[in-house]
Amino acid sequence: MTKLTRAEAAEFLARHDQYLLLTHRRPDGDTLGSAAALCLGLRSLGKTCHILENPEITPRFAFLHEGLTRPEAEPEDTLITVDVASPGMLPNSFGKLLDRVALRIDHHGAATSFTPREIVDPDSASCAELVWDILEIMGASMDARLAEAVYVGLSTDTGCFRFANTTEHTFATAAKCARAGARLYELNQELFETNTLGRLRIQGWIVEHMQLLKAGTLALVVIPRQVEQEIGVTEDDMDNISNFPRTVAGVRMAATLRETADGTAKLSVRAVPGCDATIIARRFGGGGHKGAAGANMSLPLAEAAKQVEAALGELTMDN
Ligand SMILES: [Mn+2]
Repeated sequence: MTKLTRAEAAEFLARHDQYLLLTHRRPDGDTLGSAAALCLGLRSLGKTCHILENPEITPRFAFLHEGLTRPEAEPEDTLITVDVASPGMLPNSFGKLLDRVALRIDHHGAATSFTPREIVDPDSASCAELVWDILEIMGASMDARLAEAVYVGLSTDTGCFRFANTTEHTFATAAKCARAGARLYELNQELFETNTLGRLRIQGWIVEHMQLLKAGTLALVVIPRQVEQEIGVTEDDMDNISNFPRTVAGVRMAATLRETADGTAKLSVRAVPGCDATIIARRFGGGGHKGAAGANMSLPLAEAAKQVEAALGELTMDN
């Protein structure tokens, strides 16, 4: 496997004429925005380029891929993945194409290489920033639509420039997007200032039902499946919901348990800087990062809740 620089990736892309771009399962703003931007950029250079239809794309981001997709790969296609860290991240239906992927463009630090060449920059907050840099080198025309696709990628992967991965380079790329005509205010409103009723209702339920422990430094939320069904939340509504109890002033670590379809429990832990969420997640066979960790617990919800509460009780919150 050959590791490419930005310039070498640009050179590789200049060499071929027909591309097909692959995005990851449960597609987020970064994989979808990166693919849209790369597709538009390569087309502006006279290439034939399509994005392989992702069966899991949600209505929220569908506008990014309008007019850019194709349902199947063609034999002449050169295949590229964007924001895909491992083969397991590809939708099942893409599996048969795995051996044909010629280039992986990504920013995940922990990854499984699976292509003959790759460009991976773990210092990029988003894959979209990397795509912008490569297209700039290639001399692609960076129009407003392309800039908006990149902005969607970099703003969603940084929680609108709030997460620890945000760098000077993220802001510099965002500035270029603004200069190219991206409607930053409209996108921010849509992506960060709009809630579904389902999400607000589950947040309301969490406020009413969370337990605060150790003088309010720890939060425990236990959500029965029946509650989710009665409120009628979607998986989109529940996306990163475990971060919500962590936002309560004084809370340094929050543990959220959701009951799964098979009657067991899924644990998600969120922690502020200086605290380590993996301490709790590892107790139950899981893992993750200091700020966000999780575990699947093969226990009924009530029993899982008891054990997590006990584990939280053993923490010393003096740091
Ligand atoms: Mn990403």
